[in-house]
Order: sequence, then structure tokens, then C-alpha cells
Amino acid sequence: MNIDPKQRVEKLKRATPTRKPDQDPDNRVPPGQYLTEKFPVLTHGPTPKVNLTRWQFRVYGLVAEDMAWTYEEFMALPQQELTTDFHCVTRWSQLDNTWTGVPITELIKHIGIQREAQYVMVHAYGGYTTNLPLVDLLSDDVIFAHSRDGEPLSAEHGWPLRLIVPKLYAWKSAKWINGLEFMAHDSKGFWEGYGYHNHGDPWTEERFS
Ligand SMILES: Nc1nc2c(c(=O)[nH]1)N[C@H]1C(S)=C(S)[C@@H](COP(=O)(O)O)O[C@H]1N2
Ligand SMILES: [Mo]
Repeated sequence: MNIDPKQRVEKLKRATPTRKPDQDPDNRVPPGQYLTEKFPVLTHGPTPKVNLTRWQFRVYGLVAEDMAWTYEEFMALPQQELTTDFHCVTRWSQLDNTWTGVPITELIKHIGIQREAQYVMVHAYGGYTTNLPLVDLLSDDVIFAHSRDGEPLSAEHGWPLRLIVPKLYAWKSAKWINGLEFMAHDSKGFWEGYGYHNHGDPWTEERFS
């Protein structure tokens, strides 16, 4: 997947969905999306090689104090299973993924977020970034996941740790996550800088800016 990001966005904008949304009696598939049972891999660039012994998760910016967890320390935080849906802007949606990991509701207990902080930049190994309003990060369905449906994530899907933000398009769910930067002002992440929508709500089709 080394297609130029600019070209990818232009192509996606022109794409008209050829498949009708699958039957959706419970209204769980957002407009313009189709269901898949598969778990496609969508990565821009190569899968980064992550060394667990050197792994770090950092929290910095507008916080009371900068923090860093080793993998062991992070895994010692209380964990939870959350079953949520996943919607990619390229139009596939998956229902009922069960993620295991540390929910934001636990991580947040360790972070003193300053009052000026309104936005978050999510950082990942390999240099990927994505931005979110703080309120969306703090949603109680957000999780830092190491496993899906009881199996450890494969390297392609974000091992050792990925973010899951179910209420926004899946490009916000950064794989190989290694940090959160709390900010007063919004700033664009990788795909947002190439014309993906700044916010990315799948229910109102916030696909492109
Ligand atoms: N670090 C990183 N995270 C990423 C991406 C990426 O390219 N790099 N792609 C995003 C996109 S566009 C999607 S749809 C999902 C796909 O997750 P999957 O490959 O596990 O299906 O990961 C998101 N997280
Ligand atoms: Mo995506």
C-alpha cells in the first residue's frame, strides 16, 4: 500500500459505492458503508517493527506532568473487554469486534489533563498521527487494545497496542500507538492533512474535508 496519499484521497472522493449497504435491521451500518466479515489490513506504508523491550507509551503536552509507561507497566493497568463496531472510510464496516486492553476510562485516572487541553494528537510507531477532539478520546468505548476476539493482534493490525475509537472512522484508530499529545489548539494528523475529514463521524459521512 504505497500509493501516494494524495492520489488515494482523490480516488476515494470519486468513488461511488457500487455495493448497496447490506441488510441492516438494527441500523448499525452507517450510510454508504457495506458489511464485511473479514478483517482487512489498511496501512499506509510498511508495518513498523516494534521492539517490546524498548516500547514506550508517552503522554505529554498539556498535562500535569509528562508520563511514560513500559509495556509491562501499561499491561498492569486494569483491563477490559469492549465489543464495538469499526467503520473504514473506504466503505467497509465490521460489527462486533471484541477488543481487550486498557480502556481510556482507566488510563485517564493517571493523567492530569490541563484545563486548556481541548484536542489530542495520537502518535504511533512509524510516524503515523491522527487528531481528535479531547471529548472523543474520552468516550467510554475508547480502548487501547492488544487483542481482538481473544487473539493477540497481528503485527499488521497494530501489535503490540492500538487505539480503538469506535464512534469515528477507523483511520482515527491508530495502530502501533506510542503516545498522546494534549493540545489547546487543533492540528491535523496524517490523513487529515491529505484531505480526510478533520473529525470523521461515520453517521454523518464526515469523509473528506
Ligand atoms: N499507524 C497506523 N494506524 C492506522 C493506519 C495506518 O496507516 N497507520 N490506518 C488506519 C486506517 S485507514 C484504518 S481503516 C484502520 C485499519 O485497521 P486494520 O488494518 O487493523 O483493519 O487502521 C487505521 N490505523
Ligand atoms: Mo481506513
